[in-house]
Amino acid sequence: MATPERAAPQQAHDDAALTKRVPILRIFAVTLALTAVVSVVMTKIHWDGVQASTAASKIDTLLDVMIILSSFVFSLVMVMLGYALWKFRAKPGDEGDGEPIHGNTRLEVAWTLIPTVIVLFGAGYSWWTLHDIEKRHPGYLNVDVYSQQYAWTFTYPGADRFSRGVLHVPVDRQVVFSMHSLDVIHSFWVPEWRIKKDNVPGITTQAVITPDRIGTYQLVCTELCGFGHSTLRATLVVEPGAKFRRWLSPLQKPPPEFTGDGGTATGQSSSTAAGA
Ligand SMILES: [Cu+2]
Repeated sequence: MATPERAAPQQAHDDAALTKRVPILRIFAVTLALTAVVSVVMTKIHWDGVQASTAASKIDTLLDVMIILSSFVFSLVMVMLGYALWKFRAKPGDEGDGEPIHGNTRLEVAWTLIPTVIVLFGAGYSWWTLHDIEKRHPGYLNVDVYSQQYAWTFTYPGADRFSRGVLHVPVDRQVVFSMHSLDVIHSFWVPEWRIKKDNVPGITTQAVITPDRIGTYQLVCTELCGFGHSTLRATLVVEPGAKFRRWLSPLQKPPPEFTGDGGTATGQSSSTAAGA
């Protein structure tokens, strides 16, 4: 049994022995090569379809950077695992115990520091990107989104109109969606816009999106919200401003459960949620 006085020299001995036995430079080179292969394949895939908002290219760049960093960590783990399986496997007939290894300070410092730096960089870059795409432009359109089991309802406060299951927005105009859940947590997601936001009972969350591509898309719920979760969808139409106004004008006033508070008076939304 190692006494505390003997632990330090033993540790240094283990460090030196491991460094001598493991060809670190070659492992690093193979890791970089595998990172390149995985990154090229993963970043070539169009995960979320066409880019249909001004935020899409910024989010795709962010996603690519994260994919490359994740590919590096994945490759490092796979190469080290492969090397260990090949190099340290038991020879046929070897029934002996493994070497008594107590740890490796340099390795432990490295595998703590490298992920910490990667995660802090990812957090900073994500924060900067979100801050950039959530800047409000003058003249934005406010749309209130009400989610429930299992329907999406949209109210257009300025015009005092509502629509269920179909969302229309004008192209090239910033839209601020103020989201309210009437029962459980749902999540608002249009893949082509890249933005996803949870709808949480009792609070109002907001998503800021500038659609820049005319077309018809699907709004889907991405939070498992009950048996009908997969049916919680709505048709999204992005169209020129004049066409949008023509669609808006014949719509009905919202029924009382949809307050149409303009996304600013959260108290109204909260009472709606509490009463549901
Ligand atoms: Cu859902």
